[in-house]
Amino acid sequence: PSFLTQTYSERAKVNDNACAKKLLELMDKKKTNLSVAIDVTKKDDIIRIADLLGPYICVLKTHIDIVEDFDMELVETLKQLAQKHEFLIFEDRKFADIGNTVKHQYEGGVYKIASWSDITNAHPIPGEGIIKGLKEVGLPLNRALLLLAEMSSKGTLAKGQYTLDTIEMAKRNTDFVIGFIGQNRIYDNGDNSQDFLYLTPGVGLETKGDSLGQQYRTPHQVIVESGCDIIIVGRGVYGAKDDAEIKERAEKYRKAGWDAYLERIGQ
Ligand code: 5FU
Repeated sequence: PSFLTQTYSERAKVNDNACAKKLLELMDKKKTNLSVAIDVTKKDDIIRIADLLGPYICVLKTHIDIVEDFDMELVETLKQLAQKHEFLIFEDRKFADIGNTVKHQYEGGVYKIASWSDITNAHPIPGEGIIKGLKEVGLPLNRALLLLAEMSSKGTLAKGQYTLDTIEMAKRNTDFVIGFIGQNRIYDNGDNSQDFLYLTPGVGLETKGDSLGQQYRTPHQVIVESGCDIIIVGRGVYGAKDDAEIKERAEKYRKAGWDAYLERIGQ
């Protein structure tokens, strides 16, 4: 049978990537397939929201290079919160250069992403060397990679053959690549030799998009109709008026995502 109709914990049992296994396990345990993108620019706000939302999320997504007062204390605190609330950290870095360059960008520089982020992602555009470079740094640390197979934004060039070739690239690197950022479950089709996770941004219940090309679909469209695994929500959650409303919104998206998952697996 396809992974599409299996529970997250059933899938955890047969996934031999430590990071993917941990993620699938904690999703069932916490009953959440919600990832929140905390795209705010002050350290204290990120920490406050991360602590607030910890119980509702399986993955905390960051854009570390938008933080104005970044220091290593921020990522140390996020690591502690990840332990306290049991979530994984995903730095949405979207690496896109040759292997040798991304290796340095991933391991070093100001942010030292590999030292604190469980998961990161890369565009397949440079070819497979990008995976090889990131893998040299990430594998010894038990990190995992997502490839950007599709994007949520209007006019994206990541489609058609590009997307199909991305899947093939992932299949050749299953020791490190655990899945995709994408809009549809492209690879599966009853072939369950490899269980890839699909994490999907561009999720919103209130609006259809923004003025800069973002396009939103509902959790039901993403999880049931498109067969993806994790919904990524940014402004739909953190863009509330106060902490109480941020929590309310997180619970609303968590429930919508989880109900959609239960519908999909027939429970
Ligand atoms: F790869 C992608 C993509 O295709 N679309 C996205 O929106 C990533 N994103 C990220 O998800 C984007 O950089 C934001 O961090 C987040 C979506 O935020 P929103 O506020 O829910 O639109």
